[in-house]
Amino acid sequence: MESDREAPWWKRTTVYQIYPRSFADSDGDGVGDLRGVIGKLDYLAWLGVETLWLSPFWESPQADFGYDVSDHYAIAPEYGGLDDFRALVREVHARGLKLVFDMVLNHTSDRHPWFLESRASRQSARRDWYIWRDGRKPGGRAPPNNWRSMLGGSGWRWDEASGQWYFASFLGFQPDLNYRNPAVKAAMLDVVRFWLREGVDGLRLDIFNALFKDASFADNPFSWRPAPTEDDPHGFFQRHVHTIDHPDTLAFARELRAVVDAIGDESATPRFLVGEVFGDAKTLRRYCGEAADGLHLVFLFQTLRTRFHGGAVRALIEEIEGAFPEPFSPTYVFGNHDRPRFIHRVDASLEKAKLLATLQLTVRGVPFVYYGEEIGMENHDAPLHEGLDPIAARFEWVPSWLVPAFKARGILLNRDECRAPMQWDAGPNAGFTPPTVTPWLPMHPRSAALNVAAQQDDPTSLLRCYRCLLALRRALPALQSGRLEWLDRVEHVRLPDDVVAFRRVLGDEHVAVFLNFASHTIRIRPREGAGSPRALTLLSNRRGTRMPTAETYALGAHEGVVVWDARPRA
Ligand code: ISL
Repeated sequence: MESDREAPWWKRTTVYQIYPRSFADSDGDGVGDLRGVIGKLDYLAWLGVETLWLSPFWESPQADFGYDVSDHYAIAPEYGGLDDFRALVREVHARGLKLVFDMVLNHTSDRHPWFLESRASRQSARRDWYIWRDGRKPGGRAPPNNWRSMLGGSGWRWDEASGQWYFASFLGFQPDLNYRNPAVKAAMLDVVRFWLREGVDGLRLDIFNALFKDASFADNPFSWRPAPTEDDPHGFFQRHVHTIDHPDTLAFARELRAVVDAIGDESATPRFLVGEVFGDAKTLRRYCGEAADGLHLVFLFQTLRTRFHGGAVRALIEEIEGAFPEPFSPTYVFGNHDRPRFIHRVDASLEKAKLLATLQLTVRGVPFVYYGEEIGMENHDAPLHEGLDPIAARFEWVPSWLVPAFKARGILLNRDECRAPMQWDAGPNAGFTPPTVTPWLPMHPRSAALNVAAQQDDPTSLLRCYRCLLALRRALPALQSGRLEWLDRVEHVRLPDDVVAFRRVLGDEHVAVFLNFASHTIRIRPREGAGSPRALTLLSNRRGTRMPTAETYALGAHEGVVVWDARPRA
């Protein structure tokens, strides 16, 4: 099917994730806030990203830094108030950008008034808002069944006062809501409607795959898998068939879609949903609905682990293209607030990072860029016992010599490491917070070298490379919604495995992309890729926008080029 020139905005957009606590501090308390984000909107518009996703900033004890909501209608005071939120929406929209929120549907904080009431007694009117069960005999002191949390260990927590267990898919202070209770579903859909009507353009759905648990409460079956991975969430020696990817969760994806579409119709602005779900590409696709009537997008985390190798990258794109053909749209994610920063997968090489950025911003799908990726921000290594992240405390028993092995597998046991404050300039505290203030997490020691101000002035920087690519993508509809064709199939262009070569096609517009993953030069015939003798090389991640005129082009080590041709083809 020909890709649509009028594809909805959310399929064509580029997303930039902001972790509000770490982005910019406007009031000098060491914690980033909404006014801080507003102050950086001109930077984001300059950079050229189109949609901003903010991690949670609702009222919360901050035990999981906002992923433990205690009031869905109030903003945590350290981030600002409702007026600041409304100003943010206004200012974002005034720049032609869009705003996406995190929506934590699965659980609340254990200090949410709903849970306090639910926990108060077995007779409480809200008892059934969470998942409570009697334990097994003797004395009910054994958990009701073998269901594990996503972090390993039993997901059940004992409540001494009422003598029952409640279920928590993540940490114990994040009790799961009971979606089998219609009142819960209605209350959470009201939250969704409220914020969308406030002008939010889309929602990122936290651990959406865990929403419904099986009503039978039967044990999960045994499995030999020790630990979950991005493309297979089963592990801790069981298949989580009764706790994740439940058919009722898939049905709920469609119900939620209808709610969100209805709000889009009310205001003539379509909104979108992107789900945090785990599994192989085919499993994830099911969340989008067979008739594309479920979640608009899902994160594809396999991109987090792919090796820096042409063959591996091609295999990844082929898998994704196979599972998400039009009208579905894949996503390309290299990092987020839970994962090791992606620069370490390319040996902290800014040149290799430019090549991956070229891939991410030219391949078919919605790119998600985590704040600081555009300047090559690095993990800020810290021992587990220093972590503010609750995961760090949970894994404190892991010996320090084992931690790098987890990291290499894409697992951060102390997620503070990827949440260091944004590096704006070379000054003390890197412009994140005033020099005399102690930031909530220590600044990265390399902030003086690696920061926005330095890279803004340097035309060869990673930041300027992102900016060029984003500008090109905004200018060329083929890069936003064109179909993807492999050059060796359509043009019989023969290239070594190290070169990933495809083109994006929309109507008469052809944009060819050549990405050299090798650390040596490879000759290509760029015009062949674009199909026209008048093709122009628009951009190289190494040489900026210089256009080669020769028939062949020496594609340098880790160089990517984008070649454009708008001539109708014979
Ligand atoms: O953090 C992880 C591993 O250490 C991830 O596997 C994480 O469990 C998974 O991505 C779910 O994360 C989401 O829900 C959590 C929250 O802490 C994360 O920040 C959020 O992205 C609970 O709400």
